Amino acid sequence: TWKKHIVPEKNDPASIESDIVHHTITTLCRGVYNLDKLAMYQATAHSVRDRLLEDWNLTQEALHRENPKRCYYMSMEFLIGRALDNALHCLHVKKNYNQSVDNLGFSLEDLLCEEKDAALGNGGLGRLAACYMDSAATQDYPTWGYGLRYQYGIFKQMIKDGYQTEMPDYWLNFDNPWEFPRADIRYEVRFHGYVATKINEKGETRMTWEGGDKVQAMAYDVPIPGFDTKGCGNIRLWSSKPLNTFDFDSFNAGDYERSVAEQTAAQNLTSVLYPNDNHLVGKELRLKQEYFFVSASLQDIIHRFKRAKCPWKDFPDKVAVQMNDTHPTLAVPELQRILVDIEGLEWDDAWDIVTRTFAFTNHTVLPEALECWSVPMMEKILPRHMQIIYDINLFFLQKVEKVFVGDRDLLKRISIIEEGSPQQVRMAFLAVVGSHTVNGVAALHSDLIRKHLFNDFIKYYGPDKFINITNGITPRRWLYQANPDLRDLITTTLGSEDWATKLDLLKGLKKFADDTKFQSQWAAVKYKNKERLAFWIKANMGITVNPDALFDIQVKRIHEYKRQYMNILSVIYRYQSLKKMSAEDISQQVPRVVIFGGKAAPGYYIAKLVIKLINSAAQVINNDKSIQDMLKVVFIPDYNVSLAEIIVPASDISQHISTAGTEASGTSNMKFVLNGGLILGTVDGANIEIGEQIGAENIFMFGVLSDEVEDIRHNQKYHGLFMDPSLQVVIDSIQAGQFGDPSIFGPLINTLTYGGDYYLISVDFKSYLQKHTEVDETYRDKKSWVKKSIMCTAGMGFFSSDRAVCEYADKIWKLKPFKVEA
Ligand code: 26Q
Repeated sequence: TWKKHIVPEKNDPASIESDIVHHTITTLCRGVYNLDKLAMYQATAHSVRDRLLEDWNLTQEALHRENPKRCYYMSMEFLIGRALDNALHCLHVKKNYNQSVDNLGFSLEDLLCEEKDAALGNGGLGRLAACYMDSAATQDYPTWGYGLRYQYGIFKQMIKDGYQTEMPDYWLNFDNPWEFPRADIRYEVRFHGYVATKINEKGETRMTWEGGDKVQAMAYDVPIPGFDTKGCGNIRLWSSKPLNTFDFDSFNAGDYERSVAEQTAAQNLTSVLYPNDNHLVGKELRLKQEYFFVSASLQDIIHRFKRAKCPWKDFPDKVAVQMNDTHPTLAVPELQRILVDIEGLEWDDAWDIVTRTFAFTNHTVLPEALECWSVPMMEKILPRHMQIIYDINLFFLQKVEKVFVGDRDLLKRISIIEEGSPQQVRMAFLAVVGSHTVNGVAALHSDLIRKHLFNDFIKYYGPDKFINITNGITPRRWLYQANPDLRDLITTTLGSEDWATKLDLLKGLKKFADDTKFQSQWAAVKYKNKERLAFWIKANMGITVNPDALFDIQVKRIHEYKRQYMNILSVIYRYQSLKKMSAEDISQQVPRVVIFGGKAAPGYYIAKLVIKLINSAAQVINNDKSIQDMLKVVFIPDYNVSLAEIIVPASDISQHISTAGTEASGTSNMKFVLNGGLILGTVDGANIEIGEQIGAENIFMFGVLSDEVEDIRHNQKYHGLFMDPSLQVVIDSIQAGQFGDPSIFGPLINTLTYGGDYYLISVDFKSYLQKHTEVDETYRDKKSWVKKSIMCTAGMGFFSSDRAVCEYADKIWKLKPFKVEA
């Protein structure tokens, strides 16, 4: 009842207004005379946050009281984006806030843009984690996220002279209303040191990890509102702080500076997110981040478990841990260490607890993305964990040996330790051995990892340990919030908003797909969204694009396997085709705006050259009057979550054109189709299942199949490269200097020739061009296009992250919703 005094209860515009003013005066200590947009955003955010707190506290108190089984989603990345708009929708107070903010002389939509994105992730994997937290909260699953509170999120991209440059993303510059520092929740994390033996209370010999350096982890909680529920989820992020003890040895030796320097180093542990997507960098600091994250999270989980005084053997009945890729895999040896070294359990009992607790999601088959850590580095930083990993491996190999007697090749292949100099720890194998269930993220991907990466493990464990859970996206952010006009049209048509939490209801739109009035309403919404994007492009880049043109969009991290290069090469081909036409013929073409966006890892030279080529081509094409604006090329800088919310609703076509078998799932494909955009894609990842759900006639698919790729590569290697003649013409024009100094692009062009064209651009080029022609022809028939667009949205129910999270809860976590009553 004491909460009644502080929690705002009234959500009418006048009450909201006074709450905002209250925060302006108290929280911000400002008067109305010097209120700028940023301050107004902050005051508004604080007043919304007050309205979330009651739900957060109710949920956490109820969980504490009832102590149901919980799941912890461990992820080094959470790509959340902005929080204010999302919270307003979840609380159903946006309308009134609009009015209150208006009364105070500001525009709410303007204020929303003042918020900095929480960009603590690289791309798909981090955004997936954010969608899953939204769905877990919305469906009342007792699930917490654990992650790191990086001071710098993914870098800001700027384009200078066509090249990507990077700027730091210091997102915590101003106060962040969406986090709660928990100064009372701190744990110590050790690095380095040595292993000793000791005799414990029971008289048994145990190992102990001693000495070394210690760092402190402090918790910050980020509330995750659920939609239409009293329940509120949480992501707990760890920040490294210097230990509040002083190194008196250094101090006495007069080495004050060194002592302070060490404290600073400790703080820097969580400074920066590694900006590599689908690529391993074997940096010591990254390994330390991973252990720091795992150690703090497990200490916190165990602290909570111990409060209930359950026996250790019940741990897996109270705790499920999902590892988002291998990045948190050190949790496996860490829990084993805690149970054996500190809690005094026997190895086998401890190992049973460990393997009943953890599950592991694999997100990639790319060899360069598979985490491996050198044994010497691991030994130096985590000496006891290295011993435990050796033991885990030894016992595992002994069991395998018993089943496959004398199969030394198998043992070598399946070993957690890869031989070589230096030896390496294969984190994916450690994660498999330490988990009860392993899942891939789309049907094809799960098949591929069963067939290749984890094939030997299936021989030993059998097939049941390896399952598929196809990814999903939250319809709240990616339709309800990002596309208000489509949201309202759908709601009016279906008669309620229930689709936002039961996305299968969208299939109710199918019966309107041929309805002329509905079609024109649908088309009008798409047009408006294209205008909105065109306006953004004009305002921010000065480029004019025509909303009547076909908007063709590829936005995602820049990577060779995603083949943005193939896309820009086909754009150049289109440009050359236009150049060959008469003015009359040109005027008959379907106008196109080709939009690119995405960041390249700062050290990824070839990916950065692709960005340069796109911008060089854009320069020439956009300024060529002779093609009558039939083609425009735009590279949108600094693609991020909040830009995606503007871009995604505006596509006619979006491209998902990875070499077959390389994109584990893709999730932006789902976002575009949910918003009535058609896909031009390869037979890869979730594209396949999207096609199955919406119907083959509503998706443009091309290219070789994943099971052909290996043979083709083999053939090209031994019988010479295939060069598509159309592609050759395009390459020639680049080399002739049509798009600026050709020497710049030499290394890029080489990937297609001497480099062996590993991603099969030349092999797929012809069918890719053909599909582009088919897209143009289909687009001419506006009526049939709109119908396809409607059928796209209508068929997307399956790809809700609500469905995905339910599957995790049922098949892996054995977790039930825990409803908090008002
Ligand atoms: C590992 C070690 C050291 C430094 C960085 C990394 C690292 C970081 C990020 C390795 C991989 C990633 C990101 C991977 C990723 O985003 N994978 C994507 O996951 C999506 C969600 O499942 C899928 O849809 C995409 O297909 C997949 O590429």
